[in-house]
This record gives sequence, C-alpha cells and structure tokens, in this order.
Amino acid sequence: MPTPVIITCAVTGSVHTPTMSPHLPITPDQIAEQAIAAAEAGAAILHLHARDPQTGRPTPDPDVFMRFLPRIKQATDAVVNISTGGGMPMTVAQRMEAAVRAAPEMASCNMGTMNFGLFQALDRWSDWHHAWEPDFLEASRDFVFKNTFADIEALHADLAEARGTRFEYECYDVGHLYTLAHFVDRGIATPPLFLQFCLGILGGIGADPDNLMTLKRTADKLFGTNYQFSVLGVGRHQIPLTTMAAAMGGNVRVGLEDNLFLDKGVLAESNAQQVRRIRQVLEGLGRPVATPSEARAMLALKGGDRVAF
Ligand code: KMH
Ligand code: ZN
Repeated sequence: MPTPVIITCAVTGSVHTPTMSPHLPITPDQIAEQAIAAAEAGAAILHLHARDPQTGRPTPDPDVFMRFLPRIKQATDAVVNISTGGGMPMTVAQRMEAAVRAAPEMASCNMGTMNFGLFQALDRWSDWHHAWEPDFLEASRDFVFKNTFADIEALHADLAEARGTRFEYECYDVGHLYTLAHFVDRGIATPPLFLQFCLGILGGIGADPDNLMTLKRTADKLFGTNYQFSVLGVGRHQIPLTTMAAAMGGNVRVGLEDNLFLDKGVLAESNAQQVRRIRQVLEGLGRPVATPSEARAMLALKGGDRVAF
C-alpha cells in the first residue's frame, strides 16, 4: 500500500490582508466554517491563526482563538495545529500564548530568525479596506522574524514537554534543517519529525524544484528515515510544488495562508476548494489521502481528547 498523504490546510495565516480577497476568513465564525469545510474536503491537519474580527489584523489573543477552536473540535476529527509564528509585530511571548492556553496536538515551530518580506504586495493591490494593511506590509521591510535558539528551546519546554504538543517544523532554508538536527542531537526535538518545507517567502529559499530536491536530500542526510516532510509553495507555486512533494513521497500543505488563488487570476472561494484541487492531484498520482487518525499515527500525536479547548 502506498503511504497516505497528510493534507494540511492553513486556513487564514497572517501574510494576506482583507483587501486581497473577500474569501479570506476573518471572524471566528468564518475561520471555523472554512476550517470545518476544509476538513470535510480531506484536510487531516488544520493550521490556524486568529484575526481581529473587526479589522482582520492578525491577533495573538487566546480569547479570539477560543471562539473558534471548540467549534472546530466539535465538528471535525481533524488535528488542530496552532501557529506560534503569529504575525507582525507580535513578540515571541505573545505568539506562544494561544498554544500554551489550548495545549493542541500540534503547533508550528519556526526554525530560524529571518527576514520575511511582504512589502511586494504593495505593488499588486491598492484601495485598501483598512489603513493598517499598507502600513503592515510596509513594516515587513524592517521586521525581524525572531526565532532564536532560546525561542525554540522555550517552545519545546512550554509546549512539547509541558503539554505534549508536537511540532510542524517550519523550515525556510537549508540552514534551518541543521538547526533542527542540533535540537535532535540534544534530545529536545524527537522523531517522528514533521518538517514543513516553506518555499517562496522573500527571505527564505526560492520556490523551485531544484531547491525542494536540495531540502529533501539534506533532510535525508540529517534525519534518515525518522521524519516526514510536507511542502508549502507560496502563491502560484502552491500546486506545482505540492504535486512534486506528493510524487516524491511527501505530504502537502494548501490553504489561503499560502495562496489566495485557485488558478491564474482566479481567487479561491474557500480553503476547501484548494483542498479538493490537491486531492484530485493525489488521486491522479495514486496516493491515498490520510485520515486524521492516520495522521495521528504517522506523527505520534497525543490525541484530540487531550487538548484544553
Ligand atoms: N506563513 C507560512 C509561510 C507559522 O504560522 O508559524 C509559515 C507559517 C508560519 O505558517
Ligand atoms: Zn502559519
């Protein structure tokens, strides 16, 4: 039997802003509805951020997360993965608050301090719905996405050790794999690892097939068979790179956090639409889609009944 593919759906994120798409979920109701529909379409993992319901600005407020997490849990069996990457200009402490409160099965762990340029979007959109949007994008020119060794240690102490949460290790460059190997050597990060190769962020590795091969080869060298990898490609690279990942035996991440479109010039009307699109690809490749319980077994997760929401 071919191994099943875990589809992660990253539902809203903190990279896109409300003007860019009317379909970007903003309110707790919208985030819950789209997350549930994505799970029904085949996503085994839901990667979640929160937004201020009035303005759409990314927020770390655990109370806002708590307005949609229980609803998602009641309606689906999907694995809930809470971002600790947050969004600009949150501090690392703020970014961890929701995951610490909710003790989810999974959280993201970003593997290096880096630039994270969003300001190129200023050339593509105008007539902003909210004054904060252009200011937010412009601020990325001088923002440091901070993920130091101490930050990664703190995440493992407060989430993995204290709460049994396991990580989606967000790797934006080859060096991030070596940082993860360092944490494995120290016994802090433990297999089976779930690596998310993030290609196409301005500040990280570029979105092309050769770079994906390099990431995979490096991970093979460092982690042997003790890991699973998944791929996200930003914007128009989403489907080509996730298709390549699936053909290479990996897992895939889709969702409006990473790409607002379904086809060139055509906005995706929902996260579920993107999940269905990659599902068609997987079916064509003859790779079965992992159920949430298969994903739990593959990633050694603690179970959906052991969370605090
Ligand atoms: N926005 C993605 C490129 C996180 O939430 O921790 C990476 C991400 C980070 O999802
Ligand atoms: Zn995210």
